[in-house]
Amino acid sequence: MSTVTSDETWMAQALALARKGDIGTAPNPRVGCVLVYEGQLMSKGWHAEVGGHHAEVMALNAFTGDPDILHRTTAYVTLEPCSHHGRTPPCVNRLIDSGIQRVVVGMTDPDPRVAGTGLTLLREAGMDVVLMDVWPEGRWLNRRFLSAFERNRPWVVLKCAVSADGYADPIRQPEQKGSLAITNPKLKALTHRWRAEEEAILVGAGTVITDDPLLTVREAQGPSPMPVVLDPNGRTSPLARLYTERPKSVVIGGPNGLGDQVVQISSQGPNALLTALNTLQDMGMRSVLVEGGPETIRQCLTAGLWDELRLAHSPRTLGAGLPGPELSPDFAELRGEHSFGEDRVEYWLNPSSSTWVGSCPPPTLSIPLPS
Ligand code: AOF
Ligand code: ZN
Repeated sequence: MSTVTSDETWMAQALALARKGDIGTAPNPRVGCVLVYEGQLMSKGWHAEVGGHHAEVMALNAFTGDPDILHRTTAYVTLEPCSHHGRTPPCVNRLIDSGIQRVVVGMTDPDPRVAGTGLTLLREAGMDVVLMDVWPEGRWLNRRFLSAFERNRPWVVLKCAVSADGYADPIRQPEQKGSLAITNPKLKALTHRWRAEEEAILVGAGTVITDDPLLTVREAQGPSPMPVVLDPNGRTSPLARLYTERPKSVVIGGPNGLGDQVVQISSQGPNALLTALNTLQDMGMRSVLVEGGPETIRQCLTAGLWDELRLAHSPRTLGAGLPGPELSPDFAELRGEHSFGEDRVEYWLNPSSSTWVGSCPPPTLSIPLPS
């Protein structure tokens, strides 16, 4: 087997480890690392939680072989090793001190605190550093992290459910409050997992008024995303559960006294949606799940301010209501679908996001299908 092939094979293993950091690493990237000596896997590591050890340190800590072989051991890291003192000390120092002589890196780190310095420092220490660079899966895996640095906005995931006759919400009587699910309860674990994967969750004022949602992660493992409410006309009540029961929330528009942070908007300035994305970017949040309602989803689609759309189709009919999003191949690519009980989820991607990120593997379910 040639060195190139085996480098790719080991990098694929490091990538698989990086994926283990799906939940709880944000706003940090997902990173995996393997240490390989003479074609043998010696140890592995991945970044498992923000504030915790980085992947390289985890792999070095897990190494139980003879330290004398480290100078003939290769470290495969999916992201350029960091060179800064952040929540943890620089990984480059740890790699240099270990005696390792060869490091294969999946892609450079766009964080300006690193941005090539990691590679330079390793090379200056005399190491053989290989940058695989054009490594599409790595970009997809860290699309949220990269979006913040390369596009100055969070990665935006839209979630919507529609009935067989195309409605996203039934007609409600004024006294009809609370969330009315169109899809079957089995889908809930998946959608709660989606919540845990993003740092913020955004809804329009209408959803707060009709559903009074909590937007927490209850049916899956992981942290609850921070709620963001678009309320340009100040329609939501200070008694909404998002404001009284969630410790932190951001309201775009609306009177003071709501949520934990209110960002005022003027009719001259950017609209509420753009302000929300700018606010999240300023707060260092790298992704947001938009959970509705249909009008907010439509706003995102019309403005082109979206990356993924996960559209759940229910076999139920509603007869009337608020229509779901209309999608055409001109502005949305269908990347795959999964059946989930009697419901079906379609995964759509914004073509401009697809071009920017450069790669989109077939969608995988993050939780097992019901048997
Ligand atoms: C690595 N290996 O496993 C990760 C890296 O706040 P800190 O100290 O955790 O630093 C976060 C930054 O470190 C993050 O923005 C990115 O530049 C880098 N992440 N680097 O060498 C890792 N997670
Ligand atoms: Zn590091």
